[in-house]
Amino acid sequence: MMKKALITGITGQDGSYLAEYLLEKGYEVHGIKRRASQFNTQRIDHLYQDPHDDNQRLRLHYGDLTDASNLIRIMEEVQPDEVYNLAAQSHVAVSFESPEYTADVDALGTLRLLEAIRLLGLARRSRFYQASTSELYGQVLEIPQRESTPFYPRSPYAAAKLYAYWITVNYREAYGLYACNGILFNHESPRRGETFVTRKITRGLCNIAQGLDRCLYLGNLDALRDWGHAKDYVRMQWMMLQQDSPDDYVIATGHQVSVRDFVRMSALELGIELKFEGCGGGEVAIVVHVSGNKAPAVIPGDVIVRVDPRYFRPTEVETLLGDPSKAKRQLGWEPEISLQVMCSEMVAEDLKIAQRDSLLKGHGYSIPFAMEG
Ligand code: NDP
Ligand code: GDR
Repeated sequence: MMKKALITGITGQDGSYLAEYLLEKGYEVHGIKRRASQFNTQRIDHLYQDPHDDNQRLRLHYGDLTDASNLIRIMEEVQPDEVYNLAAQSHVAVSFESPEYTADVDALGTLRLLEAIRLLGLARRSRFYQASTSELYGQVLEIPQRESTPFYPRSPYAAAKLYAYWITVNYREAYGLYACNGILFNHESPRRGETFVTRKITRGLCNIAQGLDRCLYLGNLDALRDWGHAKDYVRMQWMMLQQDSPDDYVIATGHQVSVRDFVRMSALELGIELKFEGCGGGEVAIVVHVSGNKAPAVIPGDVIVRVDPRYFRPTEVETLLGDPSKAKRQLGWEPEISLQVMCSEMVAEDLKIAQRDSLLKGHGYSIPFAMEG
């Protein structure tokens, strides 16, 4: 029998890689997408299958995690073997601006899905994956962070995800649901949303390299993160649901670098050597040397990165470093893509976009582009 998976957040970074992965494994994949005034399926367009095709294995349903009756209907229709709850208002800084909405989607949305499973009598059939996060550790109380490290959320996003974490544990204990929390540390890719810092950096520097922009404005350059590749992490999401019994796992690389170092690394991919000067809100990065032909618009002496305190958060998560040894020990999982390879891939993809945009601009087309976040 072909297994059926339901993915919330299928149009996001992880949803798109997970859909790809499950389709390759022979699953029938159902995804929930939100109604939008413009197409919002760019990340999964390459997986599109004609709904008139009898062999269609990817099906999309309109829905929203704030709408319980809609979730119950979809769950009843699909009767999934596996549910991956990836949908969320996932931007930490935005959660300070929309805290109530973030709680509604990220915390209560998870409860609505779990209730749908329970009310429909699917508790013994549908396995459940919850996209938990290293942001739960916020103000870190132990280094590195592992499954037993106490939580201390530092944003409305993290507080909402804390509820989602515990309600997942509770449904496992109360109703015997096979439910797992993947406590995933930051993971990135060329499909990362443009307002998360890694992608903001690779996209921003490529635009500068091609003369489409002059300066990239960032927030806290001292923040330290344990960055992995989304492809490695979605593999782990599937693995968690294939065990004899459910459990919660930290997924991380076990290495951390600062935002400043990621800027440096990305610039070097473009042949740009940077020097950082100043501190706090006045810090800047100056071009020292340019080699190769990827950054024709940049010359030594240019200031191409500035700190803008607008991007500081009311409460910051300064440092995150995960210990993935439980996942390695019990599931045999290891990340395969290094930070260097990932950075190189992201810069290469964003350089192609910038080169295309530069060509269009040269022919008089306007390039709409805003990178607030
Ligand atoms: P993205 O922001 O790329 O994707 C989020 C997805 O959720 C999108 O498909 C979005 O739809 C959808 N969504 C947002 N609000 C709603 C809603 N109200 N109802 C239904 N769908 C909604 O996130 P990622 O793919 O990076 O992350 C996946 C999950 O993992 C998230 O829950 C995130 O919080 C969590 N996580 C992510 C980590 C990371 O480093 N990437 C680390 C740890 C946890 P649309 O496309 O229409 O906006
Ligand atoms: P994060 O990711 O908050 O860790 O949440 P993000 O990339 O937004 O920030 C990482 C760190 O970089 C600092 N930073 C900036 N961040 C943004 N977005 N823009 C900037 O200009 C900037 N300058 C510095 C931030 O302050 C922060 O310290 C991500 C999301 O995917 C969550 O959904 C997920 O749960 C966690 O990762 C794990």
